[in-house]
Amino acid sequence: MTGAADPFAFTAEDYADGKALFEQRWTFVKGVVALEHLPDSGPVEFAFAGRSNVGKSSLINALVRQNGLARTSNTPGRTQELNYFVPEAGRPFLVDMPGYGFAEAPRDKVEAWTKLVKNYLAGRQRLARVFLLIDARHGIKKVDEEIMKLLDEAAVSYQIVLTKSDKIKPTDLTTLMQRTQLAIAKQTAAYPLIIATSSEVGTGIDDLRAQAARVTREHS
Ligand SMILES: Nc1nc2c(ncn2[C@@H]2O[C@H](COP(=O)(O)OP(=O)(O)OP(=O)(O)O)[C@@H](O)[C@H]2O)c(=O)[nH]1
Ligand SMILES: [Mg+2]
Repeated sequence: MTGAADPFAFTAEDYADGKALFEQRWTFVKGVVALEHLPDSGPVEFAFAGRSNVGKSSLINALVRQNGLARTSNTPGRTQELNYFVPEAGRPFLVDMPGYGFAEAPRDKVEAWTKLVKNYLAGRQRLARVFLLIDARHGIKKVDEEIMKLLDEAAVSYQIVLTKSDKIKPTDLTTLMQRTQLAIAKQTAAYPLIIATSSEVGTGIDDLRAQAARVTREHS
């Protein structure tokens, strides 16, 4: 006898939808530096948030398999605007965000984009889910906890995505997954499924595609 189906497990339909969604051609829509420039109409949005250099832009490129769609860099602080991307079918939007935490950029600039990031995350109506990226080598840091608190208080659904999983040993990844699962257990807006990814070798990309497709479907 098998138990009840795992409600978080992806179905064949999720994977098929994920493939169809991300195999379209994606293009850059606009970069936003202030809330008043956010698109005032449009589809549901997925935001990619996380500390500077965690791999947000790389993950978007891995999802769409278009290297160079989002600009990446070794230097923390590369993405400085809310960058909007759209597939041919017109929905959903993916939003690549500036990072929070340490960045190699002028202090006033970092402060301005951190404020933008927080205001966007707390107040964007059509935000379907925030993918909150955590570097698998570092785990959840204090700045991440602050963002999680903000999302819990604003009741914005978010999901932990571990990045750079190719950089740690499989046993360490298992421990980190367990530790992270415990850490989010009491966070009211955290979606319980954690996805471990590597943009470098492709780990978890099909799952994240399936997840985005499923949430998009739920919002249609
Ligand atoms: N090994 C490995 N390196 C990665 C992975 N993802 C990203 N990187 C590297 O990490 C660095 C930062 O990647 P970005 O995608 O620019 O990170 P970001 O979060 O967009 O950074 P900011 O825009 O500065 O906040 C780059 O040198 C990437 O090549 C991964 O899965 N594995
Ligand atoms: Mg970036």
